[in-house]
Amino acid sequence: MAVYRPPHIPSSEITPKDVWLNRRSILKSAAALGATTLAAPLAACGQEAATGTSFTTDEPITPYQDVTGYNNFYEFGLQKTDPARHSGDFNPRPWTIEVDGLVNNPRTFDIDELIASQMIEERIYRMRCVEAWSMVIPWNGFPLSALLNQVEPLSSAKYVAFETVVRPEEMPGQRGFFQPLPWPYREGLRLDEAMHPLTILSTGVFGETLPNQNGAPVRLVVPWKYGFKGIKSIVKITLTEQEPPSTWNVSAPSEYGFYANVNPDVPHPRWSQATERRIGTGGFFGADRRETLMFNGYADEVADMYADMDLTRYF
Ligand SMILES: Nc1nc2c(c(=O)[nH]1)N[C@H]1C(S)=C(S)[C@@H](COP(=O)(O)O)O[C@H]1N2
Ligand SMILES: [Mo]
Repeated sequence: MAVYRPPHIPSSEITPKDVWLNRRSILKSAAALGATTLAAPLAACGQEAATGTSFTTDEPITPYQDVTGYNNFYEFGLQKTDPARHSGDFNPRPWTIEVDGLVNNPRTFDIDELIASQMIEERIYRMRCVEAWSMVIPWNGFPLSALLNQVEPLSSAKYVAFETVVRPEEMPGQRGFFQPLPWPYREGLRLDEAMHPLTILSTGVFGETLPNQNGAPVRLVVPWKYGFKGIKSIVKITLTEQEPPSTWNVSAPSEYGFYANVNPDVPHPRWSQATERRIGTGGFFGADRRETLMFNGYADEVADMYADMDLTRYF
């Protein structure tokens, strides 16, 4: 279900949320009538390495209000409702991403040109926060590999480092005496993880331009890892030889590893990771608690990358 986004027209004008929801119910009834399934257009995107079904799921999509109203984005405050309430002054246009380091062809990408040059796809992914809650989110975006291929990584490049913008004038969580984290927020992936077809740069949700609280204008999405790997509002990407620092790992290395693969068998030192609370499906009477799956349910696609590793040590 590739949604091509033409240049210079915000996606919000093409697929507003209500149209998106309507389109989904049409697709559902089409499927019920025995029409071609969603897997066909996904396979046509040429992503043979992952199955069509890992790019989507039949699980109920988390309500829009939760996806855009229950967020972690400490640059805008520590409470889950802070990012939606306090990101109104953040201006994600114009925006560039600088890509440098161990590459043949270092480049600065303008976000709108980048979006216009990519096939924007929809990926419905299960997302698992390290705090043991989860959502199912319909992302719009493109594979990170498409961007990395353009800069041509050198053979010495082994890791990819990411940085979030620092803008205290627009980000209230970066002002004031108490600073919960050192800025900029940083994250990193091993190069094979970064090139994996499941790894995307997201520029939208529900067919809309990415809301500020979700990491406008562009954020990382790695569905088999804990949510904190999904760095928001990216301004810089650097290819490196050494494992780069990642914010939570540096802040509390005994609690948050560099890999942060979802793993029900490796507890966080202060809580179990065996189960999760699915946001928005608890109904009137409370929480929907379910078992957490190895690699967040993406083991068939990603387990090979960690075959030789002790996941208790490299958590
Ligand atoms: N720059 C930045 N990126 C961030 C965070 C943050 O505080 N700052 N929080 C992370 C955490 S802990 C999670 S769970 C996800 C949440 O993404 P969502 O709000 O779009 O669901 O963003 C991640 N990316
Ligand atoms: Mo998280």
